[in-house]
Parts: sequence; C-alpha cells; structure tokens
Amino acid sequence: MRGRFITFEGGEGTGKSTHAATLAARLKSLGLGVRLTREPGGSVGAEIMRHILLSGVAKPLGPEVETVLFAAARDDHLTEVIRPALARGIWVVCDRFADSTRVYQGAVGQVDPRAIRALERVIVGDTMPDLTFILDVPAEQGMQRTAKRRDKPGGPETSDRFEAEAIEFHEKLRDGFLTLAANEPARCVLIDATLPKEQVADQIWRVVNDRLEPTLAPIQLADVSP
Ligand code: Z5A
Repeated sequence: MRGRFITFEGGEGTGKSTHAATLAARLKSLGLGVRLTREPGGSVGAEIMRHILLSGVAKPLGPEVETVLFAAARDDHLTEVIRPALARGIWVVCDRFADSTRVYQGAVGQVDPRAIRALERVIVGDTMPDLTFILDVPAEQGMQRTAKRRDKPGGPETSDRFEAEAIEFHEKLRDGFLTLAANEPARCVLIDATLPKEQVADQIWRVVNDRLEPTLAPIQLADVSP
C-alpha cells in the first residue's frame, strides 16, 4: 500500500518544522515507517540547490529563475526520496512543498501562474500531498519567533534570502496561504498556530487521525530516518 504524503506550509516562524517533527514522531510511535523531510532540500542534489536559493545569490536573476531552481530541487527530491518512500508504504512528512512555490513565487513574486502550473504539472504530476497543514500566525508574530530563535546560542546568525524581506512581504505571504487554504479545502487544513505548541500539535494529530486513519495502516518497521 502506498504511504501517505503530508505537507506543512505557511509563512516564516509559523511552526512548520516544529510540528512536522512532532507529527513524524507520533506516527513513528504507531510503528509506521516515516520519512521527515523538507524543501527546498531533502535530497543530496536539492540540498545543494537549497544553499544557492537561501544564500540569495539567485535573487538578482529574478523570480522566474528562482522558480525554476525551486522546481529543479523539487524534481530531485521527488525522484530520490519522496516517490521511492511512498512506493514502499512509508509516510512522508515534508516541511514545505509545491504550495510554497505557488505563494512565494506565484502570489507574491508575481510569476505568471501559467508557468507555475506548468512546472507543477511536469515536476509534481500526481504526487500531490494527501493532506496539507497551513499554519497561520500574524506576520509580525512569525517574524518575532524567528528573530528570537536567531538570538539563541547556536541559532543562525543572519536572516536568509526570504526572512530578510520587509513586513509587507510577509503579510502578502499570509494572505496567499489563507487564499490557498480557502480554495482547496479537500486537501488543505488551516491551523491557528498562535495557540500554544501542545494545542497546535493536538489539533494536527486529530485531523491526521480523522482523515488518514494511521492506526489502520500496515505497520512498516524499517528505520528510514535521514
Ligand atoms: N521557498 C520558496 O520561496 N519557494 C519554494 O517553493 C519553497 C521554499 C519550497 C525556506 O526557508 C525558504 O524557502 C522559505 C520559503 C522559500 N522562506 N523563508 N525564510 P527555511 O526552510 O529556512 O525556513 P522556513 O520554511 O521559512 O521556516 P522557519 O522560518 O524556519 O520557521 P518554521 O519552520 O515555520 O517554524 P519553527 O522553526 O518550527 O518555529 C520557529 C520558532 O517558533 C521556534 O523557536 C519554535 O520553538 C517557536 N514556536 C513554534 N510553534 C510555536 C507556538 N505555537 N508558540 C510559540 N512558539 C512557537
């Protein structure tokens, strides 16, 4: 049986990494094979492209070129990691995926939606997520969370290419993700991520149980941690 594909989306500091990891741990505790991964990145080739994209060196080339680079990274990630895992019955939990391109490069970056759709059709095809959580917090709160993380010992020293954008950019991102959630209710679930972490995690777990019934999935004991 094919594994399930779950993605986390939203603006910066909304808690995607935190909740993707918590969900992966909960699924593993049921005895399921789980692969926790992220975009851009998640495979050897895509991690190299992640470095290029987040360093900002591709920014002067314009949003169309960045879109193509995100798509190239996604192609490698799908081919090397996501599709093989799903085919083995493994549950894939991914921190960002194609919706980030739709919102960052499409809704906010103003890349022609026909180009975004065409790339998605070619690269993603029918490997769309079974379930997508859109974590929502006001842009300012999300930015405060990432700034706080930067101040912690061992935290990143500088903002990356997107974190460094102005507040208006982050507000537009939020609107883009809210519109996406409203347009695709069968796949996307909007989560109020201003709530305490434990409450957010419990809401996510309830939705996964209701929609994908992990307790009924065949047990897959292989350790597939990266
Ligand atoms: N990008 C794109 O443009 N196009 C694409 O197609 C793709 C991506 C795939 C990747 O950055 C960048 O690439 C991204 C979009 C662009 N833009 N940026 N920046 P990334 O992977 O480095 O970072 P990110 O995806 O934006 O995530 P993030 O900023 O690292 O945040 P997060 O994962 O959403 O949040 P977190 O790390 O789980 O939590 C942040 C802090 O908040 C942390 O200290 C938590 O402990 C705390 N937190 C989390 N939840 C809570 C709650 N509920 N209450 C209080 N505090 C909380």
